[in-house]
Amino acid sequence: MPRSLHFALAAALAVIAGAAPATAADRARAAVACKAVDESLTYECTIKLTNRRTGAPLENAELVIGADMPSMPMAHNVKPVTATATTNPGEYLARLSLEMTGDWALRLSVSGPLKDQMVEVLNFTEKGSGPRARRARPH
Ligand SMILES: [Cu+2]
Repeated sequence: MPRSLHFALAAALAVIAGAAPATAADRARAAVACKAVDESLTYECTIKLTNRRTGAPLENAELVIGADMPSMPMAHNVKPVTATATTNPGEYLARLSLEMTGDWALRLSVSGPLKDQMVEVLNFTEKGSGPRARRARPH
């Protein structure tokens, strides 16, 4: 059997098998949205993890989130938090306590079905997270 056909067959079988299992080479994709809770600068964050290759929700993952300000290296010391899975497949919750508003780089460390590390830069206001502010904006 030609190699390419063999590969196509393997891929087809993976699809037939339903949830294509994550392989060691797979990467994760994260969508993060945070809402401020009553305490100032505390945020409830919802993180949706998917397998970047298959698009399937990433279930049973261990997710640890650290936070730092790109504009202020070494200035902050936010303790990484472990997210908890919700009942929605691939969805996780984490409560972050930041030290000021502005752009924060969230470092998402994923392990379990696959191992990956992603950095998401988001702008945090008193209300929640949004797209990062302009890169050159003074802090
Ligand atoms: Cu800062």
